[in-house]
Amino acid sequence: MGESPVRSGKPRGNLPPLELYVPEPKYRPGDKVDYSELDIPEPGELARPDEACAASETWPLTTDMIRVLGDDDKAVGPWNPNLDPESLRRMLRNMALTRAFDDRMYRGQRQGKTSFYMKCTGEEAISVACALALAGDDMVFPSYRQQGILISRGYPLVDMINQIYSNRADRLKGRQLPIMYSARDYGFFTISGNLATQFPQAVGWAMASAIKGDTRIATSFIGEGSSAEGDFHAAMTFAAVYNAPVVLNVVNNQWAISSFSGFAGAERTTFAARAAGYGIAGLRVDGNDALAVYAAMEWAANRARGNLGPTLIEHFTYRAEGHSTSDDPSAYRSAHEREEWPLGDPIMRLRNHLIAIGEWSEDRHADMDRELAEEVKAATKEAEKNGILGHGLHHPFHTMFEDVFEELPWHLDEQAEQAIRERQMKWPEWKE
Ligand SMILES: Cc1ncc(C[n+]2csc(CCOP(=O)(O)OP(=O)(O)O)c2C)c(N)n1
Ligand SMILES: [Mg+2]
Repeated sequence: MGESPVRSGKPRGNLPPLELYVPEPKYRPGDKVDYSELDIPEPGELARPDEACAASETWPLTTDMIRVLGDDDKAVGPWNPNLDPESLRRMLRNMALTRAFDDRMYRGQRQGKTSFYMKCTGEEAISVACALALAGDDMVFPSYRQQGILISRGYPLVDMINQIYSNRADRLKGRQLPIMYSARDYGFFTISGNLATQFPQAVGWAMASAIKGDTRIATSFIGEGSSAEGDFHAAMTFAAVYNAPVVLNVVNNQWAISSFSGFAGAERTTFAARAAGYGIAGLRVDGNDALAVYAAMEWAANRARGNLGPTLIEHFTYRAEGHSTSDDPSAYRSAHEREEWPLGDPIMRLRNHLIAIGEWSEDRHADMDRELAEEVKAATKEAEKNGILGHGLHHPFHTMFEDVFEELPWHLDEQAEQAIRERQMKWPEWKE
């Protein structure tokens, strides 16, 4: 009798040793970038199934890509939402305003007015077009890169900046990381840094909406990196089982800080293709094509509203800048990626389309950009009157203990007293 291979721990000689595959991004700093292998279909080629179709009819779309705007700046095919010029200009303006806001806040962080900021450069079409395709009272469970939704819904820029500065007028009283807005009146759920929690929350909210006999649907946005969390799968199961009125969006911007999308599974299949595994509808869309994004969200929202089931949408895009002000992407990826990105810049593409149909001009665009920069500047000045981060304590110390319980429990009361006492001993010059 030979020795048991289990007990000896020796591999069996006739089999290859097992090994793992560790994904590696194609391009590192300095590398030449070649995206010719990316499968980018011609615009207008994909069929648009009926919103009431069987989920399986959408599955071929999950490994393809819905595109409307072509290289010739024309809008083509059955997914063209045929928006009137006024709506197209509103879309363009909201995208440009989002970018102007990002640019100014980024500079504000560099000037020390706040500790942290996150831009969505290159991804503006996703949040703005989705916001316009949704009803104003549909509930959104966003992540930190959907400021375009809040801006499109008309949330005051001054309130956004007050939050970023954690100042006296910050509605969240300095309790949240800058940019983690919360706007109940705008159907915009509190942004949380706990990634992917947004998905099950959106499904739960959608289920509650249905249980109450309401007509509002829910939607949520997470990054492709976040889709590797267990919460993604729990949300998909509940959405599928109960046919929840929800639209779940994965924003695939290729990167999760310094980890490329391969670590979330992108080398095996598309993110949209996961819809088939749960039996729900799925769409994969050119995320830099505002018209395609609008059309996909409109399709999925109508489907959800008609009790026809949930949809998973993958928005294929590129994070053009760093993850946040704390990040330096030149340390881990090639700068040529942005230049070579084959789907272009979402604002330029919509602008060029409007010009091509005779509804816009380069001059009007330049005027608009100047006007938006002024609008953001004025909002910044207004917010600065309420203080900037780090210039003193903007909210009375005791507020830290408030707003969770209707009546402060005795043990928190004691903690608050102790904290205030100790603080006065340490920093007698601080009054509140
Ligand atoms: C549960 C959880 N894990 C890890 C982190 C740390 N973290 C913050 S942002 C981020 C990257 C997320 O990437 P992705 O989901 O692709 O979104 P993107 O930043 O690209 O928009 C990580 C890992 C976190 N905030 N929460
Ligand atoms: Mg990402």
